[in-house]
Amino acid sequence: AAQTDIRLVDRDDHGIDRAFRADVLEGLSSPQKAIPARWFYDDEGSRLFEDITRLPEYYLTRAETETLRKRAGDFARLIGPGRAVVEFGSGSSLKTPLLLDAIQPGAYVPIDIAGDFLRESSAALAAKFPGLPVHPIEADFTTTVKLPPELLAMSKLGFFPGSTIGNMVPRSAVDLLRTMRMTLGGDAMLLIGMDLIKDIDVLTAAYDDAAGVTAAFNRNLLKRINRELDGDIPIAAFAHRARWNDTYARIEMHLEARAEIAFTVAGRSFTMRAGETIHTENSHKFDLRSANMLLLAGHWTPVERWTDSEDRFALILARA
Ligand code: AVI
Repeated sequence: AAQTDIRLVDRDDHGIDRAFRADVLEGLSSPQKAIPARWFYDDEGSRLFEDITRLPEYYLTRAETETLRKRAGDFARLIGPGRAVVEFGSGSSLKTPLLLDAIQPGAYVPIDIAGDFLRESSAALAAKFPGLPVHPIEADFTTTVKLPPELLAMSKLGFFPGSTIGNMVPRSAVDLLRTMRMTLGGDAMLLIGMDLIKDIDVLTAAYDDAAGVTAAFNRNLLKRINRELDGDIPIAAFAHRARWNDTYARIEMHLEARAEIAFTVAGRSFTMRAGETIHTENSHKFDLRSANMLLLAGHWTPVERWTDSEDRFALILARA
């Protein structure tokens, strides 16, 4: 299968990702320190996230996979064959083959910011589907991505599983949905996963597992900052926190300083009080109406929706 490899990450002369440095320095300078969750996913972060998806507490992946398996017939009927499947955040998981098996696509285009991970998972997928053109693109999918010209004539199906849309605040989620619509073109469809509001203890456990994998995932962000932005953050001085914010219907992850600390990043000095946090992630949860409203605000019209047998997680098909 053809492999096009386009690199679009903007690095300076020292190989530093300019956007990463800007987000970290700005985020650490805010009254409530905060770093956008998308920076979790360096190669190590992507691997840790794969481990999270196998945790007993993290029901999301199993619930979504169950629906993808069960509804193959519905996808074939409503989506049809020959579309180019454009996956936002590339899947090394089981999910992508389940979708590709169901609909017989014309091409597969995984877009991901973690280059090595993207190349590995694309190669594995190309081996599984001989004859399917695979075009991995290393890029930040929150900006409009130019698709390979040979796919111009094909209708697109955007695939955005995992409730990754929930990692954005609503106004960014709407921007992203509109950006996806621009990337995918006028007659596109979108198959998107959204995690549903449920018992708070079940939600909290999914983000604070007994084995500490989510804690390692959260702290890996600090390791990445130290390595890529010449930082000296004392990682062991931070505790992992996951809490439900009922006003915004979201789980928040924070890194909480256990004591007063000082550190430098990219030549800049920062201090934190004991108990002060860096807010590292939001994971919004939806009900079926709020899910539809978000899609409509992002210029997508819901066509059909499915949930797993325990109604924990929704997959929604929409059209442009
Ligand atoms: C990728 N994203 C949908 C995950 C989530 O559930 O919000 C990321 C994650 N963070 C902690 N655990 C998983």
